[in-house]
Order: sequence, then structure tokens, then C-alpha cells
Amino acid sequence: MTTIRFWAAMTLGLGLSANAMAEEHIIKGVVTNWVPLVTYAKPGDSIKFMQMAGHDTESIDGMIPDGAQKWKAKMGEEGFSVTLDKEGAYIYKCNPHMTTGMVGAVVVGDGAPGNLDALDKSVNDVKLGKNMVARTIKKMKQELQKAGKLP
Ligand SMILES: [Cu+2]
Repeated sequence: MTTIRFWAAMTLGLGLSANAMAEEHIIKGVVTNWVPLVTYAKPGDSIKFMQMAGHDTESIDGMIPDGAQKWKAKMGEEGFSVTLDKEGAYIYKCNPHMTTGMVGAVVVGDGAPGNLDALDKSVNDVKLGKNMVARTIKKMKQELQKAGKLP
């Protein structure tokens, strides 16, 4: 009985401390842009989408880390939230405004994202708004370079 209580308390304590460390990052839909364009997070952090009137958000296939969970919000889903556990870069879009540049990036973890090569390859599979996806990846790489995380 004592042992069970001890482990229950331990599990609860660990759960709480993990939650307390995790941060929530807000991404806003502003006209036809995501603000910020690139969001930086730690594994276990969540991102929350605000100002979603007229927008949706969906991760782009092949442009999230291996084994990471895809996401897709409903149109206008205010406060849609997703927790990102895997390190790497996540590229996402707003479907109605993808071709006008509403493509964003989230970088999870420190250093260079491990899936940059996969992103470059997957750009070729994008049919609509390919140039805008490429532009966001380019801007993300430029920011990472400025921060000294990429050669
Ligand atoms: Cu939009």
C-alpha cells in the first residue's frame, strides 16, 4: 500500500514538473501571414493558433520530423493547439492562403533541425504554393544561420 502511494505520488510529481516546464507559443494569423513566421520551441512545448478567422492550419506532408504527429485544424478554429514532442523543423500552411505566402515554420530543439534534407526533397512534392513553401524554408535557414545554428 505504501509502495503504491509512493509511486502514485512520484508519477504525479513528474507529470506536474514536465507540464510546468513546457511553454505555450502563440502563432497569429495576420492578414495572409503567420506571425511569427518562424517559432522556436522545446520538445513538449505547445503551439496555439490565434486570430484564425478565415484561416486553418495544417502540417505539410514530409515536412515534419520522422515520427512526429501531423495536425490539421478546422477553418477558423480559434485557439487550435498542438504539442510538439519530436525535435526538428515543422512546416505548416493555411490552405486558403498558402499560395499568397501563409506558410510558417516551427523549430523544435536547439541546434540545426535534423530533417533539413528531407524538407528540401519534399519541396518538390508540393503542387500548390511550392515557391511560398521554399521561401519559408529559406527564411528559417537564414534565421538559423544568424543564430549560429547552421554553417
Ligand atoms: Cu489563411
